[in-house]
Amino acid sequence: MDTKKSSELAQSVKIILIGDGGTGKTSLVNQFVHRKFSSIYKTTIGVDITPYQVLVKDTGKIIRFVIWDMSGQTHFEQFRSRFYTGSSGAIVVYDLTNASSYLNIQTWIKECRNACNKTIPITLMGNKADLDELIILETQQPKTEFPAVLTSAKNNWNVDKAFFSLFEAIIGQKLEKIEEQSTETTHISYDHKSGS
Ligand SMILES: Nc1nc2c(ncn2[C@@H]2O[C@H](COP(=O)(O)OP(=O)(O)OP(=O)(O)O)[C@@H](O)[C@H]2O)c(=O)[nH]1
Ligand SMILES: [Mg+2]
Repeated sequence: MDTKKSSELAQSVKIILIGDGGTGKTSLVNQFVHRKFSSIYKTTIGVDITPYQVLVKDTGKIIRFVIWDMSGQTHFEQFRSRFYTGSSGAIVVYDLTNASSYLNIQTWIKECRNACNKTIPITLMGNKADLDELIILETQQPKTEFPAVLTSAKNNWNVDKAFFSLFEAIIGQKLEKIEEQSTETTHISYDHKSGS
């Protein structure tokens, strides 16, 4: 198949990644898209946008998901609503070793539903599952109607499963990976002082 030509015609679907700062949003995207992990924490300033193409099983049709990895930092809150525009699905990440990130899930869901629409598909990721001895949320399932997948961005555990479960919920069909693809991240910053 001529992937390049097909991708020019590919349907484009925006998804957003939200959740408290430090829960591992950027690490999950890096593991999912680039198969890379770094233990150095570099907070996201603004939003990082990364495309990821998949095939619709048995059809050869390509769908281009565009992952918007938002900053979870509270000082970004007032600028965030504009970045939700046009999203077809959302991932809310919490940290299994951090109770407040878990308690804030509902706030993130509310913000997302207000900025997008009430019926937007949402998947929860309980991340850092590799930190056995530090996990305090292991047995707690989030009290929401949304599916939750426990993940480790560090060990690449359940990362594909979590992203694909949201993708398939949006598209309503089984999807397959495309191994070779170009995935260049674009960064949108914001001016902290002027608020633009
Ligand atoms: N052990 C472990 N550490 C992780 C995991 N995921 C992320 N981290 C670490 O957690 C820290 C924060 O990760 P980020 O991916 O930058 O978090 P973020 O949610 O993007 O944070 P903001 O951009 O500030 O909103 C980094 O030091 C990562 O190495 C994981 O699955 N296991
Ligand atoms: Mg980040």
